[in-house]
Amino acid sequence: MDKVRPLMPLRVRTVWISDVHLGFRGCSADMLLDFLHCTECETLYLVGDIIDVWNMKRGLYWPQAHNNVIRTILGKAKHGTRVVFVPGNHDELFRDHIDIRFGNVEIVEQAIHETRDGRQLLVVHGDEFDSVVTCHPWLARLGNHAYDWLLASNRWLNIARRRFGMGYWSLAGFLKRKVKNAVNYISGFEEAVARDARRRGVDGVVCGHIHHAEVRDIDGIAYHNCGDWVESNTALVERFDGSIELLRWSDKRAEYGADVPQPAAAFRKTG
Ligand SMILES: [Mn+2]
Repeated sequence: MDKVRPLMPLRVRTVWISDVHLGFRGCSADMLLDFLHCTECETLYLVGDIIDVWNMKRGLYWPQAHNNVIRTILGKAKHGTRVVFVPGNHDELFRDHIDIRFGNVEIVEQAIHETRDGRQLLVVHGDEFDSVVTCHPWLARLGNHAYDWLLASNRWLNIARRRFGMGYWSLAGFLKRKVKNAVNYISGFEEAVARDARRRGVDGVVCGHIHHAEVRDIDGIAYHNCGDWVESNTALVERFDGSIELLRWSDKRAEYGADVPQPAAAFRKTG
């Protein structure tokens, strides 16, 4: 796809993207490049699973477009955009470099974003909630201690697995593949995230991980999920009034981009 020259760039205060999966055949790198070229923002949050390090271990797949995504993001970081990277489970090796700067990119375990209208949003990838999702119905009865314990044990389990050179193992991911009723899984995840946000006293949360884009209120907590750049090609944006909106780029690109052809469906998604 040719580089897009935006007719009128999308100017927003903040952009959040997650689950890009660079290095994986299914990544819509061209669509994402198109989005990045058309967008100007003050802060860009990379909400985890940007580089699919697991998949790269199975065999290197790194086309030019994937390189261009990295270059475009680093270019933005160099030219005044604040870029904050919250690693996910697929790029967890960056979790060994928390609180350092990498080519103007801040790497943090989690972030608190304050919206223009003064709301505090917790920004996390979300894989830490894998362990609590599956136990959800009876977990509520067990109370906060059991919940904390499960969150912590999932973190330690995966640190231990990493030490022994084993990949991240997600209980929820495993069950999601097994369980037909994915709707229960998604709502369980969303409620677990909202519950944690409430416990921490923030107004809302921005996460990724489950590849299910969403903006909704969960009992007074503003829940936002970035979606992904594998199937849905979605981003969250904060307008200058502090309102947050979910953009499905395939629907929006014509408004901001030149009329370049849509990539073929087969190119966008592979197994
Ligand atoms: Mn993830």
